Amino acid sequence: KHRQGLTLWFTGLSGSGKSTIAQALAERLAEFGRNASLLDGDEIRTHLSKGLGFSKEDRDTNIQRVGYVAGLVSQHGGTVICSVISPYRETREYARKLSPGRFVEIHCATPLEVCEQRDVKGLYAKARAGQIKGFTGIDDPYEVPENPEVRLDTSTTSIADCVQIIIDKLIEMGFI
Ligand code: GGZ
Repeated sequence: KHRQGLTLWFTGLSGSGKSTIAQALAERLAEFGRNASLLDGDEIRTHLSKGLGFSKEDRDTNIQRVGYVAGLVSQHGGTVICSVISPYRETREYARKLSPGRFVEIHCATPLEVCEQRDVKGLYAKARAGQIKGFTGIDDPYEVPENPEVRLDTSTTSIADCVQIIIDKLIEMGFI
């Protein structure tokens, strides 16, 4: 039986838990025989999107590229997990159209205060100090998804529970 491909799209603020959940989810999916390719913002920006900055135009170009690759990978049965802030609703919808019928949007809705408190890389502090301009959530927009397939908050839900919520949703939708 031909297996349906799948694009799992994580969106949310820096420090909201996207990459952590994506990694744990990839390990879990492997147990279902679904080996996933990870497209993580950080890594994408050193390869596929090298040289791009954080203007709206550059972010859109970045997201269009990630959406395009995800569409290709999932087109013939592959599983791809994208982990990018993707702050603009319209650009996320563009990415969704590139994986028609096989796009699952997961909003990491961890509150800004919590992301900022974590400040794993110290970027929020720099943004507050004005050393980084146009930082998402501080002085750059994040458009909250209106109808994501899954919404998670890592300040109230453990990583293991977040992964289980996604797995349950994928079973419900018939992807696994
Ligand atoms: C947001 C920034 C910025 C600005 C550098 N705004 O927590 P991180 O560090 O590892 O993840 C963030 C990453 C965002 O890249 P994305 O490709 O996911 O962004 S987008 O979808 O908007 O294209 C953060 C770091 O890059 N970073 N400057 N100004 N995040």
